[in-house]
Amino acid sequence: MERPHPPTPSQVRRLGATLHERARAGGTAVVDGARSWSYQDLADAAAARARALTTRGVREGDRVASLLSPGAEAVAWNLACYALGAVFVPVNTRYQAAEIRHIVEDCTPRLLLHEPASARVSHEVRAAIHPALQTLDIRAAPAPTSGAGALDTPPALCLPRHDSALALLIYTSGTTGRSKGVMLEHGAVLRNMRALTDAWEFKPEDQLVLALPLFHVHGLCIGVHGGLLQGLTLRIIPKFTPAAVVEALRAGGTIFMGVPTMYTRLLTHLRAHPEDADALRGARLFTSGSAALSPQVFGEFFELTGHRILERYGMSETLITLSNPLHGERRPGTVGLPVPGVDVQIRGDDGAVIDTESPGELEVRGAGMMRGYWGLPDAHPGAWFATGDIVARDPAGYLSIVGRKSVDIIKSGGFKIAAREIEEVLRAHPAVDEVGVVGVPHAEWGEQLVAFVEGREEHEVRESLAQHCKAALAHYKCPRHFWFVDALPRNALGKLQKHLLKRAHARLAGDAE
Ligand code: MLC
Ligand code: AMP
Repeated sequence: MERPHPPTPSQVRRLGATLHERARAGGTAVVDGARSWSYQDLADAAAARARALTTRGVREGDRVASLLSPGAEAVAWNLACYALGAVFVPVNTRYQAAEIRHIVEDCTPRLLLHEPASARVSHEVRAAIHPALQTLDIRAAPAPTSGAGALDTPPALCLPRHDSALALLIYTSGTTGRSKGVMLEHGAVLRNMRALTDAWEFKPEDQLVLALPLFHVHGLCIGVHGGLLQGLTLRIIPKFTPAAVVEALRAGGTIFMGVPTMYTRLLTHLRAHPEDADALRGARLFTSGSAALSPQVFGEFFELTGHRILERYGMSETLITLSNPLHGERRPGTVGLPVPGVDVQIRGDDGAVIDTESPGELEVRGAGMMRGYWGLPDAHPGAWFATGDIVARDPAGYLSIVGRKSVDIIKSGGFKIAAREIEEVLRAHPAVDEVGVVGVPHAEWGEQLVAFVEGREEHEVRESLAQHCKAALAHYKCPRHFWFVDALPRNALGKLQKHLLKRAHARLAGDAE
């Protein structure tokens, strides 16, 4: 892959002007339903919302949490925070009140933004921790006005005065259970997104079809920040469906970015509606990330659309570190080569760095690295960040993700899930003493959650456990099967043998068919 130099800090500061330069040049920033927002509209809307935040006491360094669904409004409020130097905390809109409450208590935002769809959960969170929390229904916010007005910093994609200021807190699951806030600085986001979207040749003529959530780095950092940085048009789809993607591509979309589950669903759609393949053929780029894309999906997508999906790899903590090339060979089953500005190394079990093709843990350093986790000063990343992902390198230097160090981290539909969080919720149920949650392979979701519970199988208990999970957890975190066993497998030290649970599931699911 061609390796242009990543921008320097002074270049990064200049990138902050992009929004205004684009506004002067004209052009559409966001297409959201029937409405198109020009770059000027977006800059004005962000300025108006920044003033609204100021009147509610938001100042530089304050956190502003957002429960907004994907759309131009969510983007405008994000940029409004940046204009004030406030830290934007996008919260997973699928979360239940208890999950949101943890985030709010952890990062103590000055304000929680919500809309009608998230009003109920927002009020539940507020009721639980009142009076500390101020909530704002964005319907009560001012409509866009013309002219940026008298803000210290006009809305931009970074804080021109300080690229080591915090831009975002992205909450992500860890092995310990509860989610942790990844602190991302403006400079890190901009350098990494600039390098990545330069490598993918995003340009103002492009229209990016964005059906991803905007509370994770995939949709927010690559999609919104990378897209606006390059001056292209975002076509935002609030809820992914294959038909909506086809329609957006037909309407002019040139790029689609998805998680593998979206590609399996697109394939199912294309098998039923082969006439829609034309809309996909006309695009210029399809990318995949956040979970492993199977070579079968890569192959079938190529057969039906003529496109080789460009797979890349990243993490909330490091942003995007590996990518297949735009020009050159895209190898199915691999995540490609280091993104410009990123260095990688592989460490073997014996602690030594590996040069051969043997697998080991991926370590990365460079442009997109987080500052650390919010409120956890001891968890500062070292010179090299250990990803927890096991990789292998082929002779051409392409890396493949071949496993994960911890069985307690699960990826389903591209969402990260901590097994311990689900186990804690299940243990709170009166019928549960001992429980083990594992991820098992699944064609559509990548991995699917399965729980093993010690005790006698009873239909009512199974139902009650499912309801208990649904009330406390986002639906994608709810186990899809509950198996009841006399005793969970443990080693001599009493440690749960999760690999045996995975095997037991394969056997039990096979027997059940
Ligand atoms: C939902 N369902 C699941 C499930 N999620 N079943 C099994 N496993 C899961 N994970 C069920 C629901 O309960 C429901 O069932 C049915 O599927 C439809 O649910 P849905 O919620 O309507 O699904 P949908 O909204 O279509 O969600 C699918 C999706 C979503 C692919 C759009 O998972 C998604 O947005 N994923 C993207 C995640 C993402 O952005 N990750 C980036 C992390 S950043 P029923 O029975 O109730 O009908 C990162 C770094 C990097 O990883 O490198 O990018
Ligand atoms: P998150 O914490 O949600 O940012 O998830 C990061 C994790 O997603 C990584 O540690 C990987 O395990 C996984 N991941 C991201 N991209 C890929 C990919 N292309 N292939 C396999 N796993 C991936």
